[in-house]
Amino acid sequence: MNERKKNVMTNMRKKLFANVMIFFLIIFVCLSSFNLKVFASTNLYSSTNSILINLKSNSYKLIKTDTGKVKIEMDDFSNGVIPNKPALPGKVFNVLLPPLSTLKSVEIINETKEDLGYGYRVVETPPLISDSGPLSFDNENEDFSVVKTLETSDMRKWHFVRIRFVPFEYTEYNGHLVLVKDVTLKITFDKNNQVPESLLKDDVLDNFAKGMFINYDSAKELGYVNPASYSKTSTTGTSNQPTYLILTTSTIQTSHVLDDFIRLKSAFGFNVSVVTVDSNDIQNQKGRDLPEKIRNYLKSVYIANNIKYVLIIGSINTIPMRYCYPNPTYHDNSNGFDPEQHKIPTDYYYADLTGDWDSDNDGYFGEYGQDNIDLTPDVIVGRIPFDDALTVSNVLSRIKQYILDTTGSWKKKALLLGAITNYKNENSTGWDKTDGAAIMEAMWNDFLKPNGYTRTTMYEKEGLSPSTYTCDYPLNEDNVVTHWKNDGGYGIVAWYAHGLQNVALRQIWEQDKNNDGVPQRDDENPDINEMKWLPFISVNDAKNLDTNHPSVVFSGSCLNSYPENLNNLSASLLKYSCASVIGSTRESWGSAGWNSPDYSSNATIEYYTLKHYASDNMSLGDAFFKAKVDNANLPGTEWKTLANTYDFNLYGDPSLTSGQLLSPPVLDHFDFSVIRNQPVNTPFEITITAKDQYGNTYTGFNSSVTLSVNKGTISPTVTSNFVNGVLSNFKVSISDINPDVTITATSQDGKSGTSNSFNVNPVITTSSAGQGGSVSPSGNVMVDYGDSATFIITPDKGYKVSDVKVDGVSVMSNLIDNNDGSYTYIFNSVTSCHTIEANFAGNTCTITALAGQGGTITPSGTVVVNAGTNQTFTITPNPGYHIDDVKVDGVSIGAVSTYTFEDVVVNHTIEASFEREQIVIVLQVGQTSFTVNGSPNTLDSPPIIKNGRTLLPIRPVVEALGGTVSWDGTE
Ligand SMILES: [Ca+2]
Ligand SMILES: [Ca+2]
Ligand SMILES: [Ca+2]
Ligand SMILES: [Ca+2]
Repeated sequence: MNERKKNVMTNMRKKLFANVMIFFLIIFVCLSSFNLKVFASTNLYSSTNSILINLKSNSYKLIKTDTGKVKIEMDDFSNGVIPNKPALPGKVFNVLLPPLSTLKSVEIINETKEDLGYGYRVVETPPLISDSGPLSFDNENEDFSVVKTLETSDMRKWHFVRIRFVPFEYTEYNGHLVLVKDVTLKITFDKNNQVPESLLKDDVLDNFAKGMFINYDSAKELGYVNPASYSKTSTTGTSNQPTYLILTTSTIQTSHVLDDFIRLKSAFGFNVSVVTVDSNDIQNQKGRDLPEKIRNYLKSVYIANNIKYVLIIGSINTIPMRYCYPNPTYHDNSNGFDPEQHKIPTDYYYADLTGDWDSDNDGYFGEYGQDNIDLTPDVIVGRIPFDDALTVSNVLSRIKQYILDTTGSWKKKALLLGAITNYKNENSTGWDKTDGAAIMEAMWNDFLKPNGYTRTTMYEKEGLSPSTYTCDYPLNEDNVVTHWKNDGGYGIVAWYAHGLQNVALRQIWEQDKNNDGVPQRDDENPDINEMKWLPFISVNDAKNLDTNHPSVVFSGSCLNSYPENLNNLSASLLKYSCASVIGSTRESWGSAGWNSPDYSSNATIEYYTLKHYASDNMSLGDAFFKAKVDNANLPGTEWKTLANTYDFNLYGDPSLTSGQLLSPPVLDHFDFSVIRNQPVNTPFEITITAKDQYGNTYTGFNSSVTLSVNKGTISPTVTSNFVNGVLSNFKVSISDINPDVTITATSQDGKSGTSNSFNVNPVITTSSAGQGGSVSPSGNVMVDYGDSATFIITPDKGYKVSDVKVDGVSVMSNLIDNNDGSYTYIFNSVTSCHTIEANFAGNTCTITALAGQGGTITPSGTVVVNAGTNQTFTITPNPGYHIDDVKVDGVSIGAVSTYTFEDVVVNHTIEASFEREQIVIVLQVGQTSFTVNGSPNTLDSPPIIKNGRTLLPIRPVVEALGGTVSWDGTE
């Protein structure tokens, strides 16, 4: 590939079809089976440091192809051991070794061979291919050894070695073919005599072990102990139950959305525990980053705490997945590939706790051939990839709904969606057509139909090369959404298709533009491209599905679970409608022309997951991880197998089961609605709900319960009868003041439930005697137990605070003067009831009223006035006087005859002064008329001038001046 093309490809991958699946091709010919299933047997040496293992070949056929070459088909063996090399059958056997032993050697000590002669030309295993052509794959060091020791592996206590058996020897230059009918191996090891008993007793994944090891029957001789031989010494009856660990954030933990789910899991036999990523348990672990600390934590506790399931609740932003690099040469884009596609986020890192995921210590985890990862899980991991409590609560409710729904047969209905992911000889590659319908049909025939399932099928019916399988409806988005929504629910929805982060896609060979009979796909060049792409399910559809029957979904597509996009298709389905979704976080890898689970492929993981789930009575997580083990045990393992192992992740509950309830619902406990702090001796409402062992309302409870409190006395103590499991708005009161009070409801048969804790609080009763002011706050004031309480006593206008009594005792000396007439009183550490009473008195001012000589002021003297009222003064001069001036508080306001003080709030003075009148009498000599200040008047006799003097009659003059004249006859 030249540089330009590389860049073009890189850019192309960022576009719509950048992220479609890449395939490797395995030729397959369908043959009848001989059904001979015995592969191997085991004998033990008397020496306990080695064992003998006998590996047997199986029935086979040699089939001549059109080209004159020969295909070798062997029952239950896979083809395609090494890409680009002759396609010899192969199989990987897991050989159990003693616990914690060290493998020393694997020797062939006997072989039985049959010479098949010369001249065979065996077909080649197709190259590994992708959209951009065959990938270079360094298989120079691969060999066709009849026996190849792969690696040792650990699954909790189970320690084993994986051995590949290729039961043919083939010499290419002369076509010599030899069948190796069976081979006997001597496997030597050093035993470990320090195996902890806790490890030996561990039986959490024993269901995996069954059928996994060819020498499982010899486990006891190898040093494994049958767990059943241990007496269960637990007194609680729960210590041997597997633990369900929820790993989440403190936000989720403290939100209480986990409460019902924990009850549900407990009812299904788990010890449930919760750990948060910010806890010391995890933060104090060693590790380069948070994922490593989490994994080290899990490593430290999974055996001791009997942990089987780990449910991660949180997006990758809060609880990261581990980025892994299955192809160690794809750390960057130097190969023309988008490095993002080769940096695969996975939770498998938290499932395998025995491997060393960066044993070459270069910071790139999970590298094929360079890091000693271990393809067996030690705990079963699922994730609810959301951080907000409401979404998590909704998802947990739906999971619970799925588990507890025992109505109808919808859980045994399967919606099977098969798209075509590449056409035969697409781009002249010679690849077989890959029709998802073939995968759906295989699952249907092999385990769904035999286990009583029904199905609805939708396959590709458009284009020049539609699916040759018959189906119920053509595959398209309308049909998928309509039937998923309206058919009464599907327990399983499975598809195989191309995918992007938000859609699963159909690839349709729309037209043969150049009439060459070859399907041309060129996503960049529309003139050449003959393909059309259409979604058949997208994030927009997720809200429009059947939420009453939440499905278990297997998305056999690339990228649908892309975790950096929190609204990827899988997460959206989980968020809005489904119970659990398995999908791929990056490109996943398929084999072109897949039609058998014997080929390592994304389809193989899908096939085995649903097989184990539907027919092997396994939980979804067990089924899924077992399928990964199955897939990894197929020969031909290389980095793409690892990529598929990392790619597929479970969104949802790893312990999800489709089976029946363990027992019918019975009354299990009571739940209270949240009770807030309450005042003592004051009736308040409570609501109590009867719950069954699964956390659902137990509607069969219509009786009454006895109420009790941990502190104090509650009344009444017997409730009225529940209605359909609920007692609504029942009023109780509690007669003692205490913090942290709880109410417990107990049924006649001893089932109980306890409320949240709340305070029964003291009350401070306020009052004010008479009028004149107020106390704030007023009335009966509840004070939280032990808190302080502040009251402000404020007089009305014209009043003052005359006394304040607390519990009947004056506290005037303890008041805080606010300097505005109001006062503050503080109760400290209130733990009992109190009273506070305020008294007010009217307030007065004085006005000093003074009048000078020549008049009066009324009222006068010291005048007492109620504050806030008005007071009027009247100033009156004596005859012959007039008002000279009036001064209020020393300031002249002029010669007014009245003055009113308005809204008197302080003392005042008022002073009036007077002045004598001047009188002008005009007399004329000889005239009896005269004027007094201009007013005419009459004299008895006119003034006369006599002897040079002017004589006046005295009486009118004196009277004009305000006097009187009279005669005293005695003088
Ligand atoms: Ca590494
Ligand atoms: Ca490396
Ligand atoms: Ca492991
Ligand atoms: Ca063409």
